[in-house]
Amino acid sequence: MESLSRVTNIEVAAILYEVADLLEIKGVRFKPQAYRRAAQAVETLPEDIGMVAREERLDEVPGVGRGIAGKIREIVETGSLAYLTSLREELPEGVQHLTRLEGIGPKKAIALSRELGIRTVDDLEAKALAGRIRDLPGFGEKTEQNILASIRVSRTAKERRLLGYILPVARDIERRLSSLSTVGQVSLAGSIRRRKETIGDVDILATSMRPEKVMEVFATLPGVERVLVRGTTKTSVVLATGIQVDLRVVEDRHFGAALQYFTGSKEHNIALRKLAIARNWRLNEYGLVDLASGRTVAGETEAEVYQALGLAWIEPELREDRGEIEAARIGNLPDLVGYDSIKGDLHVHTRWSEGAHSIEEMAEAARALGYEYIAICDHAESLHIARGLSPGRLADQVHEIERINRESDGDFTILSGTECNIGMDGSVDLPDSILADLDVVVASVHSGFKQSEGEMTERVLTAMQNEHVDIIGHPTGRILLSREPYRIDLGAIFDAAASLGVSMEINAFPSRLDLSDVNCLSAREAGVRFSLGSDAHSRENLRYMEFGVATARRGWLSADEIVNTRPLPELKGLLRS
Ligand code: DGT
Ligand code: CA
Ligand code: CA
Ligand code: ZN
Repeated sequence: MESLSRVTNIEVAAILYEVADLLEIKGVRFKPQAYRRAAQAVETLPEDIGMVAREERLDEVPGVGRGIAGKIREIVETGSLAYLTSLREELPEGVQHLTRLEGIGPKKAIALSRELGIRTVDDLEAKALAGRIRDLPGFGEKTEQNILASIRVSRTAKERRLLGYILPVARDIERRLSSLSTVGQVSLAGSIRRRKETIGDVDILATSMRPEKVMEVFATLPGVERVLVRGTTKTSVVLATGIQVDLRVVEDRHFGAALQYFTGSKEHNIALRKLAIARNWRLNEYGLVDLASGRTVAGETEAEVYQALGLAWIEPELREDRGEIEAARIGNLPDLVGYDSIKGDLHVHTRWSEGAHSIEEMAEAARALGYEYIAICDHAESLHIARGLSPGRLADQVHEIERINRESDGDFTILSGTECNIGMDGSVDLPDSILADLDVVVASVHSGFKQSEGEMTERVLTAMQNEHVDIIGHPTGRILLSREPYRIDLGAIFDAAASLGVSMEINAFPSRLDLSDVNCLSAREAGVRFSLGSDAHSRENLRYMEFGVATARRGWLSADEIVNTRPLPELKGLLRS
């Protein structure tokens, strides 16, 4: 095995994120964004950052300037960062824990820490419950309630991780195990195989004639911090990043049944077991057994388990007991969109607004992924935090795109576009005359999340009435593990979308996945068209598309329900005016 640094990409990113948080709390301008951009680049880098640092290639990592490169080298070499230690000392202890809560900015965090000596979220909760927050200047009873609500959200957040950040880690472990000569078959199982949006722990299944050897390697993989359970059939470890990974080793003759069982979901398994019981069979992780004769009916492959129960094999993404078993029984499973079905990305940012790369760089990377087109959708002017484009700058950008398209060989097209902002009254922040000249108009809500359901619904419906709006971006505004969706009547939105021909975005950014799988299911019922966008802020982020496809698949979508599975001429026909 190649030698690897003990510090993983996610750990390096965590340090950079904390630096960004602390700089922001101190009120430093620009630097926090730089650290955050670097953190994101490291987090999503397909290579080991330690290796990149040792090979002196940090300058190739996008968003990593010379200053931050030096910091990364220090982290890789020493496992920590002196700069972070000194930042921690400058600020009241614990403020960075408090600012992680939605609705608590630096000022509030410092006040809570200074005035009430609050250092931890637990302490904050106790003081809020005791009614001690409301009397602080600038707080009040409503703030106290909001703080308690944010704490509840963050509590559920602690245990689960984003699929987008865990899947690369899980795949890496899967790869290392499958390279062992003592290992036969290997597969991810559990929620990560079902591509659920958040992951509790990673489950891996393998076959081997030498289980103790496999467990030995597994328990000492780089990044393993603690071994929770060590056995020959199951070993559980915790990685330094806090992620638990369970490895089960089974015999080849049980692999299919075990894979089926440990893929879940639990609800899907319960429904499946009912079918077995009805035939006087028993289904468990060893196989499907006829109780009358003791004969094993199936077990070696998953497909034969399903087949014996009278079902077509069911894609893991569908295994949530949402009607898939009945559909498999009557041969009515959806023809799910494939991971390779996407012909272009309809939501990417560039350096013109808050992205890290130029239009050409994004286009080049998109072409390398096999796409036929890409839509450049930088923010418009009213989104100051994202350095949104004025109408004049946008016109310049459109000319630049035309020039690049003219000079390229024509088998790849850059579409001009915008992600405009839906104002409180439903207006969008670009004039119709400009929108009319763009190929793709995404419109999204970025502020005023506290509106009533009626107001928010009206607001988005108003934006959809604008004939230039093609796509509603991240339609519920949720941020996984941190911000609840805003209140909105999605039924009304989906009906309007279907009749107006507005597409609903499935934003593929790992922390969004918005629409969610469940929302996709109901939008599909309403006859809505979907658009997949990575919301990439850098070249590397284009790969997030995979998680959007996973969400679409979990929402039972087929390729023909998604506009950007179409070649360009057809796509143009599906966009409005
Ligand atoms: P997670 O880890 O919370 O993201 O979700 P899962 O689905 O990976 O759940 P996990 O890791 O607890 O268990 C992996 C699979 O094992 C689960 O999807 C189904 C199966 N399983 C676990 N416990 C039970 C159980 O009590 N009954 C049944 N039928 N299956 C179970
Ligand atoms: Ca799991
Ligand atoms: Ca597990
Ligand atoms: Zn947005």
